Amino acid sequence: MKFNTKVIHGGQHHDPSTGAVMPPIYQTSTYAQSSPGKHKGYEYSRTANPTRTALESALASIENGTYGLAFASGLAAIDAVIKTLKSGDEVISTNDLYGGTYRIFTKIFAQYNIKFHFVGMDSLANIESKINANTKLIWAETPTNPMMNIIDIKALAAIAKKHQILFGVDNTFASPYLQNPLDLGADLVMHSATKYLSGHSDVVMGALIVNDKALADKLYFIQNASGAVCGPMDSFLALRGIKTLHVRMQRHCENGKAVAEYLRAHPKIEKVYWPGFETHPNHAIAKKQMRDFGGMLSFTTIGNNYKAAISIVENLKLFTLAESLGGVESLCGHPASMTHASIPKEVREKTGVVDSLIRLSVGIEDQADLIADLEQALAKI
Ligand code: P1T
Repeated sequence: MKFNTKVIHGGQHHDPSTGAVMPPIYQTSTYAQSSPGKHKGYEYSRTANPTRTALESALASIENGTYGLAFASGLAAIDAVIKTLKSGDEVISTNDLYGGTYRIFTKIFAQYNIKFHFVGMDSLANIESKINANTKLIWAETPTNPMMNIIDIKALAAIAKKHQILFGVDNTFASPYLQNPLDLGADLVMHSATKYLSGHSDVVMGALIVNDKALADKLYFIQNASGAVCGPMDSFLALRGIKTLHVRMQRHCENGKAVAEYLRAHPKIEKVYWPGFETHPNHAIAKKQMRDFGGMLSFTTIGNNYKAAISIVENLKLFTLAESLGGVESLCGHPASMTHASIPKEVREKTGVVDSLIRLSVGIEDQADLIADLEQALAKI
């Protein structure tokens, strides 16, 4: 089955009791048993719920994986991954990543004696230099949030395999429309399903997809034992979102390219970070492992002026100033004070998250309207 068919039919079947084409929202916490332990496959909705099961099958299908798990948020999914580790274990992570991921690593799990090394993953030597007998996980985000760096998934998978280290990829920015990390050798794919998968800024959700049964069983155990599951209504909404992922992503990519090119040619713009440019330092890897370049980009204005950045985000009208990304509507953000505020200034500035950086999630509105909006906001600085 091709991807565009998988998003609609992958892992899905009509409701056996009514023939309903979409799985019903099984708004129930519990299920009748005829005798203790005798039931129709469901006991309690933290453990499993039929609407969530339908979504989890869809997630596995679109990432070319065997097992899918849905969580209450992207961070809840990451939380479950780190809970497979134990005190004394070490993790090598991308140094440029979502601020909330950095926060859960450094403020929650570091307390339990799990050690995190943050490295620039464009250099494989950087990664190998941190590997020791305690290294149990390599964690990569690609494209990275918000600097749009691209990490070579295949090359990292080879290192992870050589040292028998679990390798997880946060695929939120690309979505499975653009890349499938499991096919490139990763052991685990994670999504903030809040973003492109759900696609309409009306759900907070996380996802994990794996192939290995032993790893899946560990994660199912944690999902049930820690309990950060998503409800049936959100499962339904995410499933509905996934059905249009391919058409939305196609337009996100077209609009992202148009906006990136417009900004690059603008005299008041200093730098545009978008992996589709041939001048992007990791363009060759992006071309190799992604099918297109997506709708996310970041930029700075001439002179790296903080006041100018704030003026732009205040004056944009179609681009709403808001946290999050990946919805049909365009959003803009100021990473230093919003999504990445939990990363100390001196740490974030090393990766380029300066006070003048603006991040755009380019939506699927008309391209000309989006560019006109940027034009009027840039005219005011
Ligand atoms: O927000 P939540 O669903 O818990 O997902 C966390 C998360 C994980 N990974 C990446 C790459 C993310 O971008 C996020 C959430 N990011 C934002 C809210 C944001 O505006 O960047």
